[in-house]
Amino acid sequence: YVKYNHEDPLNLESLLTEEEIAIRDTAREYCQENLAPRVLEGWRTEKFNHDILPEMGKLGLLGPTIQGYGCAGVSSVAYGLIAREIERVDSGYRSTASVQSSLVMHPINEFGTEAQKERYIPRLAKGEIVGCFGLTEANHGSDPAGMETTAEEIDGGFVLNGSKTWISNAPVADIFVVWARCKWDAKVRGFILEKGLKGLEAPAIKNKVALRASLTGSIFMDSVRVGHDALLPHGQGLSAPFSCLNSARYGISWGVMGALEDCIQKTLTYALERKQFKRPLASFQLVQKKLVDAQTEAALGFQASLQVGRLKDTGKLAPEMISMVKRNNCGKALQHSRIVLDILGGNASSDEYHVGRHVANLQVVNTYEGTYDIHGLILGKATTGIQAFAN
Ligand code: TGC
Ligand code: FAD
Repeated sequence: YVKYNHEDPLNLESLLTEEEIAIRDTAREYCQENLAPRVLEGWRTEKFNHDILPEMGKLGLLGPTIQGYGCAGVSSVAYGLIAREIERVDSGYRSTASVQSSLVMHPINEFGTEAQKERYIPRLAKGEIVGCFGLTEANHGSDPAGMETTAEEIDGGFVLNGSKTWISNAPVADIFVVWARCKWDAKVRGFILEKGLKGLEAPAIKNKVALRASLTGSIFMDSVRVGHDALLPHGQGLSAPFSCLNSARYGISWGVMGALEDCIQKTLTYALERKQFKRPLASFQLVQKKLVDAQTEAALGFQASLQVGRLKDTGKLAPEMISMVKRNNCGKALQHSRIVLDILGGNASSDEYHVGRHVANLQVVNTYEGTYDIHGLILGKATTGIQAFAN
């Protein structure tokens, strides 16, 4: 037998390649040394730190699975490991990075022209420009098929009208990947809008109770005119934005387990130091149960995400597998971060103990990219053959 390692209970390390371990270590060092010291300021002030994406870009952490255009071309597991390290610090920072990688660089790489790829991907990879992804609308969140944003073909290009809301990175975005229903054939397509276009506004949504280190906004499009070169020509129908969501949801399944790991590590340290009734909190059975329940779910969650990542890279992925790990890992992270938070007693209320911040963030992560229940219904449809979303 070997000695049990509570920090890697099922020896995830043994299932990673040398390259994946090196990427994980680079991401961990950067996140712990450069992100963790800034997180409270970001959380308290809701200010976007413009240095962070360029720093991540320098380390190859943005769009890492893309081949070429200045990207690293590494495995999906490496991408997941990066998300885990960033979200160990804060889900908001992971949001900023995963929107850039999965929801902006990915659609340009998958559905864009060569000219669009060359124009945008290298700068997005370096973090020189910031991107956002506009799918959700005020009246259409879980049901994006109902979207009201339209694109109409005009002489020399298109005109877009409509609005999006709850859009990560929007207030600081240089480019906007916006999904609109095209008037000529009623199909959904993606368009790249550049900041500064007449009729395009992206005001911030302030005073959030979660994800405060990540900026969120609306996008208003009032007869925004763009050339034909703004259209992402190689993707049409909802399967195009959903393919971006597959990538982001997969990354989230790793990220939330990183956040849960941080909650476990911080509450374990606290439980070992803090005494009540002349004994460390860690010596009480109820406290040990909270810690090991959380540890078990994190270890199982990583194994599941690892398997999905390997299947993704070998062309054996069904999107429902991503729904399973996105749903289960988010649900478990939210449930168990909330349970271990109790270990901090009154100090749970202080942002300096960080776990309460993770709990608030995880409520949002359990909601965006498809809510816990929507992913349950996606799996329900795949299991029964009957869709239960609508009549
Ligand atoms: P449905 O009829 O099922 O599908 C329409 C078309 O899409 C295809 N499809 C997929 N393709 C690839 N991957 C997937 N996962 C796919 N799911 C569906 C499907 O085959 C079909 O293709 P075709 O060619 O036949 O047209 O669509 P529906 O309208 O019935 O959708 C149902 C539902 C509920 C599953 C879907 O609308 C859904 O997933 N809703 C959740 C919405 C969501 O996730 N929004 C996320 C917004 S972005 C975001 O939150 C970013 S947060 C970022 C951050 O800060 O980290
Ligand atoms: P609703 O769809 O109104 O759902 C409300 C509740 O009803 C949920 O519990 C849901 O599960 C339930 N429900 C809905 N339909 C059904 C059904 N058929 N059966 C059973 N239950 C149902 N979107 C983007 O496009 N880009 C972004 O970058 C982005 N970033 C975000 C950042 C933040 C901080 C937040 C909070 C959201 C972000 N979103 C983004 C939007 C996010 O994807 C949506 O909030 C999410 O998809 C849910 O949509 P909704 O808020 O309209 O909730």
